[in-house]
Amino acid sequence: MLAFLVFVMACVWPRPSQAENPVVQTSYTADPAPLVHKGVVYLYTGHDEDDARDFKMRNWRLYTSTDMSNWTDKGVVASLATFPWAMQDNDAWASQVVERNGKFYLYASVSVQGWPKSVIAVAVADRPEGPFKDALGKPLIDKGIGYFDPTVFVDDDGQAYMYWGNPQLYYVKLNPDMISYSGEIQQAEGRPRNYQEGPWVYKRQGKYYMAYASSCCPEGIGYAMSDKPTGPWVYKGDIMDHNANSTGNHPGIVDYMGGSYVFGFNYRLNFADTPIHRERRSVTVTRFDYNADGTINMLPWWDNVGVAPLKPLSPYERVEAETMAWTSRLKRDRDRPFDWAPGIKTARNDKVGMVVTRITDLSYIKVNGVDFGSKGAARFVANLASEMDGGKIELRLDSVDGPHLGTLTVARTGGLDQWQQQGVPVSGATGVHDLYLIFRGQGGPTMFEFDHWRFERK
Ligand code: FUB
Repeated sequence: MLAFLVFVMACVWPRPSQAENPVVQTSYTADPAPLVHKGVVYLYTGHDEDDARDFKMRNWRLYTSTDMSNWTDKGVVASLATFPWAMQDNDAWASQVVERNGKFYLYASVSVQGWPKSVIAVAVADRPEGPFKDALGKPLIDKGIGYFDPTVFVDDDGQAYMYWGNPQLYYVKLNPDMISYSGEIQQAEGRPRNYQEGPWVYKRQGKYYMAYASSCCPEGIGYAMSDKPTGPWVYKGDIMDHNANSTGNHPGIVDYMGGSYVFGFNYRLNFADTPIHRERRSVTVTRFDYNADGTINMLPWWDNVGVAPLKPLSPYERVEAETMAWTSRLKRDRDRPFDWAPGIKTARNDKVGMVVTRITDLSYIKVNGVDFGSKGAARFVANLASEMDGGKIELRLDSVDGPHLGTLTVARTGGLDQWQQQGVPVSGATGVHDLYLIFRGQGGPTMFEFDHWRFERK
């Protein structure tokens, strides 16, 4: 009897949401560097290539969010080609972008010929989305052993500092131009005993914090505090313990909409794809709190849940197709999804900017916390490009087999560079729900390309 009840409950009970950590599923991402600017979280990441075995990194990507749950892919914002004097085949390692006086400075780890090979470059842009242009035509910090993983912090008095290094911790005072420095490169006083790499410096309530990837391998996340930006740094504990599921764990921390968030990375997507450890990492995020004395308790290892939307998303305004909380592929029609399976990708289109591509049967996009309002939606409209007829976008609420709103059957538009708005009537969409856009049909490598969507009100 009990078994029968459990079976019935499992059939009728709403299924829990599909997981949303890591933050990005369309590329492998690493070395998170979040920046909050004018109400938007700009998440700059390193990029592990899909065919990477060891580190294979050639560019830096950007994702943005206004709810910490749905992320919009803004594409590549800088690459090794931004620094033509650097090695061009690999080593686009950790970076950070900071804003000063309306300009955005990207500090990036790259390498040059010879030994030691690590240097730190700087590029500048007028907008957080770039394009970032090489500021100097040469390294900002010339080569040194372990000279990578820059973090830049601007103090309240306007003095900027850059810290970096593995396993030593160095810093310099940056000049107000943010592309040169004064004085000698210094070794930080009080380098925490388990410091490895990936420093992240910020100030909170008059205290200076340095989070960092703690001794390898696997790395955890440690942190130290100081009364001054130049140290001495006092080790305060671990924000996250070492975990055998990972090798690295490079942190980035921001406050957003009243909460504090730490980003790092795991290998969940890699291990969903292959049992072999490849350097194909995925940026993760979790919320945390400070204790009254400013210390931080140790968090559990990255969960698969991530962050619930901090505010609802309006479906009645244009939503980029590359905005999503999760994407994966169904195993078979009506089956539960894989933990994760490679599916759609994002790419830049000459006419419309970033789009979703490689759309094949049973891949899907999930958008969290969509507020259809009390009257609800009457119609779904998408901007699409297609060489063929018959690809479908099936719209469902809350799970891959949740309430069905309608299905848009895509008509050919005349080519993958010919964009057209196509729509379908929908019903049953009221209130706040997670929205699933499930792609069905035959044809590849992409059935169609998908630029943006919106609903029309009743
Ligand atoms: O991603 C390449 C390197 O691995 C970074 O620069 C380090 O912090 C580690 O995450």
